[in-house]
This record gives sequence, structure tokens and C-alpha cells, in this order.
Amino acid sequence: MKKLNITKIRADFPLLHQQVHNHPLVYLDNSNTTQKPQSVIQAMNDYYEHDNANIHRSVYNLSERATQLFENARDKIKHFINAKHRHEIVFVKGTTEGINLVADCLSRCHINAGDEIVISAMEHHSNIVPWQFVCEKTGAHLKVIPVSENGELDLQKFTDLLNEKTRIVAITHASNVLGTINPIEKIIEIAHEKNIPVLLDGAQAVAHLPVDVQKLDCDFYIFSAHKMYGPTGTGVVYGKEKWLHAMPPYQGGGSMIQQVTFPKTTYADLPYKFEAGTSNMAGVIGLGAAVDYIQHLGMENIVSHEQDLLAYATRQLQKIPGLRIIGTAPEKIGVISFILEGIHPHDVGTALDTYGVAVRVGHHCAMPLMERFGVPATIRASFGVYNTEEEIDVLVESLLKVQALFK
Ligand code: ALA
Repeated sequence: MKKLNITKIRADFPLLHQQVHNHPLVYLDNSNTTQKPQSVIQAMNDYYEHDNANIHRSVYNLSERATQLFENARDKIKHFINAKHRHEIVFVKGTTEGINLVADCLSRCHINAGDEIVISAMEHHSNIVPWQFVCEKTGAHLKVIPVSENGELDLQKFTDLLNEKTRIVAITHASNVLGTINPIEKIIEIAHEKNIPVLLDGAQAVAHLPVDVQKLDCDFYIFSAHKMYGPTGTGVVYGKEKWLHAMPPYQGGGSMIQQVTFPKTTYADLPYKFEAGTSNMAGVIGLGAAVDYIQHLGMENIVSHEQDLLAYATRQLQKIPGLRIIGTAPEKIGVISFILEGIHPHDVGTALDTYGVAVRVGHHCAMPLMERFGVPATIRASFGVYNTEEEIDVLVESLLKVQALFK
């Protein structure tokens, strides 16, 4: 492991070097979206300036080059998460579309009336609503693993929820609100003992923790590029070959077909069966560059830096009178949700912005979790590899000023 040079890393991110309301920007909303290094911006610009053509469907040089760049990105993702096969990597718009894809396809081949789907109380809406759609469509039922006061899943209750009717467990790898890193190895082991597949929502984890889908043995792993220093509008569904083969296509259109006749259409091989229409070529190439960037820094170095930030920020925030942290599990990614006694989170967020500090306030697309903790909203600071202890000091000083202001 090596200590990262954060000054050098910050120089890679053009957006970070700006003033907001006459203060240096302190960007602490990385769970929402991360900023992009120059190498990602450059890869996408290069693509549009030199290589843009539609892929997989033309014989001319430009199109072959574009196809090659796109498929190279698939190989990069395969290695990044250690998938067994490159055709287990499906490109989608993002985590939301990815979970909708799996939910919808399974609803047509694997889930029936009376079946059960297990999720947890700490899911964000993208891993709740698609399963509610499935329940409405099929007559299946949603079962929810409760979350303890410190923000951990109750594994005994989880085990008790599983039975012969359970058709899938869909769980977040790490919580976007609480920061909790879930014991996914244990969850997969328990579910697999009963032959139940497991989908992991990796949106908050993939840029902050090492992911090895073969070692985990998860059935699906889904994530977005824009939360891992890549562009918006691009994401990945990893699915075990056997599931992707078993599932019908999600959307119909060009690229996903083998042969179309009016009586019957046959579908393309994996992964193209799930990639209807023109893909987001620049986005996928940008994602490939983001993977290169993360690998160049080294995942274990990133984890170590972000864990240091988490520990420092937790210590400093706890010193503020009237501040309550929501989510105190022992294993967390660099996410801290909190409330300040007597001040609405939205007022805190607006006031922090006047000092150049960008945090997310609100329900964080996880309304049931807010209800669980009896709060309408929280303030959330979430860290990326470019954040520093000095920025956390600015957050703390600004919070003290906000408290004084609202007294
Ligand atoms: N983008 C959402 C967040 O901020 C889910 O956590």
C-alpha cells in the first residue's frame, strides 16, 4: 500500500479548482456523483474528435475503430470486477436502468404469483421501486430486512425471511445514507445455501471498495459510471452467464437481434441481447478511462485514504454540540449522514453552500430509511479520493458558523 499524493490527484480534476460564493469549492457530495479527471474528459473528447461512428454495424475503418474502443472498455470492466466472461458485462444507462433490467427480465422468467423478493430497509429507491413493479405485475410479495439503530442489517431476521418462495435477494453493497458496508459474503452464502440468487447494488461501493464478482459469487452486480469518476448516462450490469442466458431480452430494437421476420425474431448472443439500440459509445469509453484512473491510483490506496478521511471526519463532527450521526456501523465507506439539533437539514445545506461547501441534504432517495430513523432528511458528507482533512476542517468550521447563525 502507498500513501496517495492528494495534491497531485486534485490537479487531475479541473472542476475542483473554482470558487463558489468567493470561497474555494469543497465538494463533499461524491455519493451523488463524483467529479471527472482530465483523462476521462480527454478520452471522451478524443472519441468525438477522432473516432466517432456507430459500432457493430459497419465495415469501414472508423466504425471498426469505434467498435474496438467500445469493446476494449468491456474488457477493462471485466478485469476490474474480475468477471469470468466478457459477455457477462452488459452496458446500460446506470444503476437504475440496470436494476430495472434485471427485475423486469426476472419477472418474465423466474418470479410468479405468491413468490417473495427480499430487499433491505436501507435500499435507495432504485432498488425498491423496480421490485414493487415486479410485485404488481406478478403478484409476488416484497419482504424487507430491518436495519438496527446503528445502521446494520439484522442477519438473523434476514435468514428467517428466506424460504422456498424467495426468488431473489436484492441488496446494496454499501448504503448511500448510512455508509454501512453490508456483510455481502455472508448474505450470499446464506442465500445460496437455499439456492436463492443475489443481486448487489454496487453504486456506492465500486469506486470505494475492491469488487471481485467471482470470489463473491454474486449473481448480479450493478453500478454507475458517474459515481466512479466516469461520465453520466453509463452503467454496468454484471450477470452470471447462466442468468443472462435464462433471461429474455429487456428492450427490443436494433443490435439485440439475430434475425427478424414478421412471425418471429431471434436474439443476438450475450451481451448484445441486452444492448438494444445505439449504445452510449463515448460514455462507455469514458468509463473505461475511469477504470484506468482508479487502477492507476490503486484500489487499496484509495480505500486507505478514504478510511482515514472517514475516521477524521467522524472524530471532528462528533465534537460539534447537538450533532447526531445517523449510521454508526463499524464497517463504513466514506459517507456520514447527520442532523443538527434545531436546524432543518435544508437550511444547513443552503447555509453551507454560502461557504463553498457542497453536501447533499434531503432524503437521499431513501425515504423508507428516513422513516426508520424518524427524520425527514439528513445532511450528508460523502468523500472521494480527492478530498482532504483540510476540507473536513472547512466543513466543521462552517457548521459551527451555521449553528451560530441560527441560534
Ligand atoms: N444519487 C443518490 C445519492 O445521492 C442515490 O445517494
